[in-house]
Amino acid sequence: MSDINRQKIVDSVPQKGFFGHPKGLFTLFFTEFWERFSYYGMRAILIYYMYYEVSKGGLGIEESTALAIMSIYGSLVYMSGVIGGWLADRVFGTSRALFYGGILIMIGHIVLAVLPGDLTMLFISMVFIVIGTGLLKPNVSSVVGDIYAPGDTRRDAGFSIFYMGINLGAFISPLIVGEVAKKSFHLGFGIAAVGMLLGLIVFAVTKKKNLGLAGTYVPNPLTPAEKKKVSIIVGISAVVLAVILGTTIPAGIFTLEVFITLVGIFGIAIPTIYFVVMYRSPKTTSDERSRIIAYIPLFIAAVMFWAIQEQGSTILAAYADKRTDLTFAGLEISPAWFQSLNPLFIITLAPLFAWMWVKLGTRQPSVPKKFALSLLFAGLSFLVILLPAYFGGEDSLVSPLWLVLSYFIVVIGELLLSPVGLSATTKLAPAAFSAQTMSLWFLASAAAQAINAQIVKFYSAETEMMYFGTIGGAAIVLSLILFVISPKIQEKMKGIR
Ligand code: C3H
Repeated sequence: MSDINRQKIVDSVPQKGFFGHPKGLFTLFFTEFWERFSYYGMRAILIYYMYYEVSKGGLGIEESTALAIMSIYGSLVYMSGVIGGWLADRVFGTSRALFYGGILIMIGHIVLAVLPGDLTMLFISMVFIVIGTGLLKPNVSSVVGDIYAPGDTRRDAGFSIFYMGINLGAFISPLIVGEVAKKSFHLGFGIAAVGMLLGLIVFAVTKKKNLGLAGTYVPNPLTPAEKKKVSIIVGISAVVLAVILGTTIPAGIFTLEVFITLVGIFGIAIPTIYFVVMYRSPKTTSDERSRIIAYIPLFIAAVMFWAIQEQGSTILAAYADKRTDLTFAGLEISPAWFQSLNPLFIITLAPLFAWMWVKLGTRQPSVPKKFALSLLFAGLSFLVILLPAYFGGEDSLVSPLWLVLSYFIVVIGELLLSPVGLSATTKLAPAAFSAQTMSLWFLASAAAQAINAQIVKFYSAETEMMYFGTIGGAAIVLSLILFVISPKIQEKMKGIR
């Protein structure tokens, strides 16, 4: 986008009106709040919906398969952002892309809410939500960037407010959806659909007044020749895919196992291709090449971190249900409520971290050191949760406080990595690839969950200590390695801090 267009967009957005920020932030905050409300509300009950017996309203899927499905689902949701970003850049513009995405997400939840519960419906719903989130999630984040002038000092704070919106939605929804799902899972999914509908209404009603021209441009539209080429490629690919799936599924060749493996391969291959393309591009300068090399260990650390953090909604969700004493201080706890702990801690601790970085100024740890510390906390969060089994065996119910402690420790890691990583990604990105860096960052989470889909099958009541110990230990070893090589990484960052 040219600077003139960028300025025109900023001028069209009322620059005050939401906590001293552009009015458009109100629209984006609440759109993303409701989208995350629906996504995390659905995920808070989905794992139980899958493995609960049919008599309890579930699908009766084996627990390890359900855990793997949760992980590939999470992986695909972030992977599809690559397509969502491309469609916004070249076909729809961000505003239309995110609106269409919201509609698809809502349909996905409606499928689970009103149609009879079986595995086919679950997969149909997943297709809608994966494509819908790919269209909505990266684009709503990038419009946040569009409403600030390039040198506007409020931008970082704007992203923090936006991150609070995400976590407010993620905090409230498991409490509401989890409670409703006690009566019926379908009703729970219905609440998620209503949440997305509210997000769409907020967006449609307020966008003109609050967002002005932001998101209305197609930055790099397809030429008629490119359109033709893309239509042919998409058409041929759809036919080939339909033939392959139509023959291999009934023949029992394309199984869930194969699909999980394929997602695993894509999860690693796509970011690798991104790195190679950026590194080899003639548009990348030699300093930028050095920064790409510096970014690789940070990316690997992020993958390890998200692999542990995301198990909070899979393995630890199953732990909450099966291993935890769900009566506490006379209160009957729903296992889904544990999903609200992470966002609750984020909302309360984020301002503290923001204050701490300002206070420490130039004395604060470098980006690689913050990443190393983050891995240390992630590893500790898993080591803590192996202690109840160590002290009390693997088959007695444990105090919910163990889970609270584990979620608390991982959040310290999240605050050391997630906001820092977002900003480091944009700073380390080669100029020619700046638009795609948001997708690259989300790919760390996609890769993590693709790897999780492979490893969650090793978790069972008998292997619990070994499982948490190995993964937690691996994170701590990686943390130490990163700490040792962090001065080298810093050097390769060529002046970026
Ligand atoms: O969703 C995002 O864009 C980024 N993720 C977050 O901000 C997380 N803190 C959300 S917490 C979690 C993934 C969902 C809670 O309902 C739970 C992890 C255990």
